[in-house]
Amino acid sequence: MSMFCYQCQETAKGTGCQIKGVCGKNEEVAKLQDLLIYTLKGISEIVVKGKLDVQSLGDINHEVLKSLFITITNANFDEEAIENQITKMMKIRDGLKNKISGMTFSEASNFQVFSRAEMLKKASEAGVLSMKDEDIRSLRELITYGIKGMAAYTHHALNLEKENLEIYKFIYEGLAATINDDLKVNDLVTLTLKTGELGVTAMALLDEANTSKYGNPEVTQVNIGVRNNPGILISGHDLTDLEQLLEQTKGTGVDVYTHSEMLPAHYYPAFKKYDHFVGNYGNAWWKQVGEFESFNGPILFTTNCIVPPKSEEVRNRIFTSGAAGYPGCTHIEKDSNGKKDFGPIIEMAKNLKAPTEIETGSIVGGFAHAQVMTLADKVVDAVKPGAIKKFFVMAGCDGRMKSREYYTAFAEKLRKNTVILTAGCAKYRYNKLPLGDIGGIPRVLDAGQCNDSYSLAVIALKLKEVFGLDDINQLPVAYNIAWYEQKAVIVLLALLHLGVKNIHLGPTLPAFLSPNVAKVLVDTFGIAGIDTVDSDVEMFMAQ
Ligand code: SF4
Ligand code: SF3
Repeated sequence: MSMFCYQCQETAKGTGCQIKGVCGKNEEVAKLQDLLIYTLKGISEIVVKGKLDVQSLGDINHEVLKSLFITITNANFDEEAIENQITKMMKIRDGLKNKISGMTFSEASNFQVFSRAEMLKKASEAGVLSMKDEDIRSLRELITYGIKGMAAYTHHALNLEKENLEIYKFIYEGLAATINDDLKVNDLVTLTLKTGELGVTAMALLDEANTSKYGNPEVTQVNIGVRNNPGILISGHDLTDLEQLLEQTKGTGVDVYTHSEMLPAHYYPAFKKYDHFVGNYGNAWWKQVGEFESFNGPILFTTNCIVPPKSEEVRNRIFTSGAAGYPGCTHIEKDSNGKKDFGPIIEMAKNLKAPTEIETGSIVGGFAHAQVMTLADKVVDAVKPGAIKKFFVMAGCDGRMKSREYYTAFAEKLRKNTVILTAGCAKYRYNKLPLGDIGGIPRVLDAGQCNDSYSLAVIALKLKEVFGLDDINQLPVAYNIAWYEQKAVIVLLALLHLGVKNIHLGPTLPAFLSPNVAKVLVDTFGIAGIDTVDSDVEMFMAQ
């Protein structure tokens, strides 16, 4: 077998990508990512066994976050960048090991590779299938993917100079546990739940980082049409990159548009002052292949989700930063002061055509926790007499598969007395439908990016208080979540930690859940898949 990856929802045949990733990841990239993760497991073992002071690790913590982020689906396809990161992390690992005497460590902490060929060979021994017991493998991967998502959110918070040592400590503990053969199924189940707990900590940290710097999201109409100036399209999740881009494009005659998960940036007060920040272009990540053609200008990927560009012309217009990367695309690194020079993107934009219009009008969003709480009275007044019968949390990811049409049909078929609470790129399946409002409350309330699923949990917890309930599950809230990549895994584990039960997950359950692990999730938390739209609408409304 040349490669094996089953970390995302679109994995080949619903079991695993073995020749090439459905995402476009080739064998080399897949293997190098496996080896990078393996190196991090070695580092974690050294930190945990050697009882190293996590605070004193400083930049090492940051490099661990970045390495994890690099391996998230659709973040980085650049073999060379991943190879360099492996070399860097091996050096860090060996430096840490030298601080400890009289201890033995496992292969992950000891292996040495000096060339790409050696890396690929080693990766074949270190991949997912190296663990033969399918339940242990399943739990180890579930924890690892949760940690990847956690690291991504923590990395964004770090860019805003917010950190929490507890998160780093857990990342080392969790990754070290995935190579500890003494841990049995029960130990790993406990650790899975702890992953969710720290997931909440990471999302809360990012929420605090974003809102303390950029203000609390507000209800905002976002233009989806275009102007006549040349434009730059910014995608991914990193708001600090957006801030720097907006500053550097001021007065240049170049407009800035958001794409996919960057759309919620428009909801933050701090970005409203830029009059060249004109709107959102296009839809969820997977539609970029056509949308980047018609955008005409350069595109900046701050994080996932990159789809391999089909033409040289489009590839030349793609730039990456942070953990993102694609071979042949210019990568913009920060300097020693943390600043990024987006000059080359701006220069390119000036010489290209303005975007071609693909839509007109606007969409509304900005319903994060602080904004919704200012509307709490209105919400309670609508719930009490039954004007709003039920809320549907439909946060998560979008994807390219036809089966995702379910979510559009589900939103359309929901009764008029229901409200959808959304976050993440899953929203694009229904955020442009004419679903109307209930007494001025739109029937789709978008809190923001996938990490803002945290906001939806905060809203649920506050409503529980307002209604004087003992249990979050007594609220008239149903969960029909669409997942794709590993950030959705940490969102799911975080919701489980908060006590949310009966979450429906689709369009398919993760391939990395073995039948026994899936059974634990079903029995303990009532996790379920999806069925047909009609039967699901009936089932949810009857609950
Ligand atoms: Fe396949 Fe998803 Fe892994 Fe890509 S990330 S190789 S599509 S399982
Ligand atoms: Fe979307 Fe990639 Fe997950 Fe942040 S942009 S939600 S899939």
